[in-house]
Amino acid sequence: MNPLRRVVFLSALAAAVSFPPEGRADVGDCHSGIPCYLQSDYSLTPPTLGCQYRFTRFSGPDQPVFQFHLVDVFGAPMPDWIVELEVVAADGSVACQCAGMPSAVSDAGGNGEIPLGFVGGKGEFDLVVHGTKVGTTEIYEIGYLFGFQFTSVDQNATCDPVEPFSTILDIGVWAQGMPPFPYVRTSDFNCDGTVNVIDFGSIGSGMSRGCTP
Ligand SMILES: [Ca+2]
Ligand SMILES: [Ca+2]
Repeated sequence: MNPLRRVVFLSALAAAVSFPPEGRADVGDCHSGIPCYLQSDYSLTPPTLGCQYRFTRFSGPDQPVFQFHLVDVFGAPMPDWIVELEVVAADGSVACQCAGMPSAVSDAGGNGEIPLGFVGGKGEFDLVVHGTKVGTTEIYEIGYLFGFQFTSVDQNATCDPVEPFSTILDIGVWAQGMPPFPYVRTSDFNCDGTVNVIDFGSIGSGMSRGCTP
């Protein structure tokens, strides 16, 4: 699935993701004073290689940045909104974030960007965009992006604050994509269509570093 695909609001899919304890989930509608999903722009910078995002370490090869432009129902820019990103694992995938949801505040033009940081796990993740007006407490879901293929050195998505990203358990998961087993994309860190010692070198980089640098 194209990671840059602009996704229209689908209520059925929205029902599958978690909702915050407060605020409203009716992002399909546009209300005065709240960023309008249908008119705002959201995107994630593409992966370095074509097959997937790769999170090997904090300074790893892919450091995707979420970019946004918030406007209201009339198309007017919406400054001073705290935008937070929630990573949600798609079906059959696992995902974790080290330190909660990364965030940024929209500028005078309604623009901003958020480095995604490290995402642990493998498979496919979706992004849920949360918004809160500065000085208020109500949280709104103001957008979604779906279908980002990825892998990481933390194959089992523990995001443990005290252990390295890659333990023997992670390497065991990774090795299930090695011959003679059938090819598994999430074990192929350099996206060359095979899983071998070069990919092992990538996951090995996670043995010396974890969520706490
Ligand atoms: Ca792990
Ligand atoms: Ca490879």
